[in-house]
Amino acid sequence: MKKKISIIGVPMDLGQRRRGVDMGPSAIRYANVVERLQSLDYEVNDIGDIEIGRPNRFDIIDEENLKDLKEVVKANQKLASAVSDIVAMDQFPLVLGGDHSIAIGTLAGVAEHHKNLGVIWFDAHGDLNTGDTSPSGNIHGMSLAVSLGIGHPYLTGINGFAPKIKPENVVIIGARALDPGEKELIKEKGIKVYTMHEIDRLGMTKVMEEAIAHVSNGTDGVHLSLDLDAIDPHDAPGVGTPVLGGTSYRETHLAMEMLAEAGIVTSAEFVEVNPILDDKNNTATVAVALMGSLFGEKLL
Ligand code: 5AB
Ligand code: MN
Ligand code: MN
Ligand code: MN
Repeated sequence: MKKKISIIGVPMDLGQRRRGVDMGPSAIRYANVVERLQSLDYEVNDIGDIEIGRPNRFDIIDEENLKDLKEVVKANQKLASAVSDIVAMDQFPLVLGGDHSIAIGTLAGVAEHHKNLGVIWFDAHGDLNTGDTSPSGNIHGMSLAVSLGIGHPYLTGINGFAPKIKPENVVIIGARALDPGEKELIKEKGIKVYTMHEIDRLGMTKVMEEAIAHVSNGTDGVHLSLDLDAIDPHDAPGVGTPVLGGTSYRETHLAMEMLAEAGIVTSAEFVEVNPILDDKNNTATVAVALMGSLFGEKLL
């Protein structure tokens, strides 16, 4: 029997500086995510949004180069509990963002139940900064590092344990804008990265075959964290930090189709959709189409 899917929206925009990404969950619902998954014979339960605090802009404390740290921690703790409850009920958590700082809470909740979780991180970026290496102080650029137990203890300690995931269980796909500190961490931890160079060179089919083998090896579940900025801005323009030269619409679908065939994904999040920066809700529409492929939609 197919698992029931529980959708949680996280209207988070405090992990970065461009307003509007808090409307991501609404944009994705407007693009008919529930109907799309129901048409694939899933039982879908939309449990609504996690509440996000609205700090007084004059109170921002970022002396440690961690902007809106306290509100980001609070929201992610709430998200971790909600996600953990869904997994405990043996349902599939599908998290809608919101900026990518929410991966901290999603992974904290999932990792409570999966002690050896594989992670596929689609992104133009590494999200492997800390307060010490970040050029921006934006926590959405730190969420993968935090989940590996690297960063401020308020963040790494969410849900009461750290680390949530192990570097050998992670694969990053689509990277093309890595900061110096991130490159160092990738080497130090031996994290597997398929940059756009490898995707161009090997093709998405080979990349996904290898990535699937890598994250399924000895793991007890696989989380998909898909930052829409992995995709080329031509196909997904509504993101806060677009970078030229990403994966195409079809390549990204192929990746989702291969994940569906492999049947390994146990939780997922689609993040960084910013409809304010978008053209006719294109990016949310792309996100929902990708979810369709991830959950088994076929072309024929
Ligand atoms: B995203 C940058 N590396 O840390 C930083 O969109 C960008 O979640 C981070 O991948 C982008 O500020 C974070 C320059
Ligand atoms: Mn990104
Ligand atoms: Mn990201
Ligand atoms: Mn971004």
